[in-house]
Amino acid sequence: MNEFRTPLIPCLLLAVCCLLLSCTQPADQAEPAAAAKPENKKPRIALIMKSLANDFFSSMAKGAEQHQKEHSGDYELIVNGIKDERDLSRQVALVEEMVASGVDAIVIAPADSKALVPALRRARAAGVVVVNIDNKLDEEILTTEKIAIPFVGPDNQAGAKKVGDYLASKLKAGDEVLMLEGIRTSFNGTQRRLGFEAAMKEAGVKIVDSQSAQWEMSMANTLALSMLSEHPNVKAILAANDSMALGALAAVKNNGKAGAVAVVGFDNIAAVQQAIKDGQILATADQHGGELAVFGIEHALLLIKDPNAKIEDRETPVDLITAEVLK
Ligand code: ALL
Repeated sequence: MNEFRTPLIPCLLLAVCCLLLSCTQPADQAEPAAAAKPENKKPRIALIMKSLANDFFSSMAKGAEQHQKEHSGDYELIVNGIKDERDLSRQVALVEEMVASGVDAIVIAPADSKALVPALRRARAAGVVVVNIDNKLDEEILTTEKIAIPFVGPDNQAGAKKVGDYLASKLKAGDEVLMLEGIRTSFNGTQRRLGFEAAMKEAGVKIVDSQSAQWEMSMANTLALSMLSEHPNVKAILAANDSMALGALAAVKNNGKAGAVAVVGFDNIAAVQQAIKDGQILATADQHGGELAVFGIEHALLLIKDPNAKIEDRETPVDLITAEVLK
C-alpha cells in the first residue's frame, strides 16, 4: 500500500503548480504560433522538401542556404526533408513539428498534392504563412477548403514536352517506347506524363507500357528490367525524373541494350548531366531547384511583412538539357 502513497504528494504539488501557471497564461498565448514575438526578432522560415536522397533536393537546399547567408539579417532558415519519397506521414509530421516550434512561414515541396492539404490548412489556421513550391497542391481541394496558398514552380507539362520532342526527333513514327511515371497523386508527375504523351503522339511513337516507379531509382530499375524483357523492341524509356532515369539506364545496360535504348529524364542532377556528356542519357530538363526555393522564400518574406499582400503564383523556367547544351 505504502508504495502507492509515496508519489501522491509530489504529484499533487505538480498539479497545483500547473494550475497556477495556466491561470497566469492569457488564453491567446495558448497556440505556439500565436505567441507574441519580440518586435525586432528575425522571422523563422522552414523549408520542407521531399527525399533528401534525391540530388534535386540537395541543390534546392543549397540554393536556399546560400540565399539565407546573403540575407542573414532578414531571416533564419530551417531546412527539412524526408528519407523516402513515399513517406507522406513523415512530411505531415514535419509540418506539424514546424508549426509547434513557432516558425513564421513554411515553404513546402509537397510529396503529395492532396494528402498534405489538411496539415497545411492547420498551419494557416495557426497563423503560419505557407508557400507551395515545386509540386502544386490540388486546386480543387484548396478551393473547397477555402485556402489560398501561392505556388512557385515550372510548367511541368511544357518541360516534359520539350524533352519528349527532343527524343522524338531521334525516333521515327511507329517506334515503341516505355514510360516511368512519378507518384501518381502528385500534380507535377501527372503533368509530366501528359507532356511526354503529347510529344509521342505528335511523332506517331507508341507508348507500349507506362508504370509508376514512385520517383525512385531502385523501383525504376526493377520495373524497367521487367518492362524491357516484356517489350524487347522498345527504342527509348521516358522517365519523369532523373533518379528514375538512372535506374532505367542501369536496367538498359543490364539488359545488354546500351546504345540501342535511349533514356531521358527530368531535373538535371549532377549524375545525369555527366551521363548526358558521356552519351548514355539523351536529355533531361533543368527546373532550377535552387531558384525554386529562393523564390518561395521571397514570397514568404513578403507575406510575413504583410499577411494581406496579394501574392500571385510565379511560373519558373524549365530548360531542355542535351549534349549540345552542355558542350
Ligand atoms: C518532384 C521534383 C523532382 C523530383 C521529384 C522526386 O517534385 O520536381 O523532379 O525528382 O519530386 O521527389
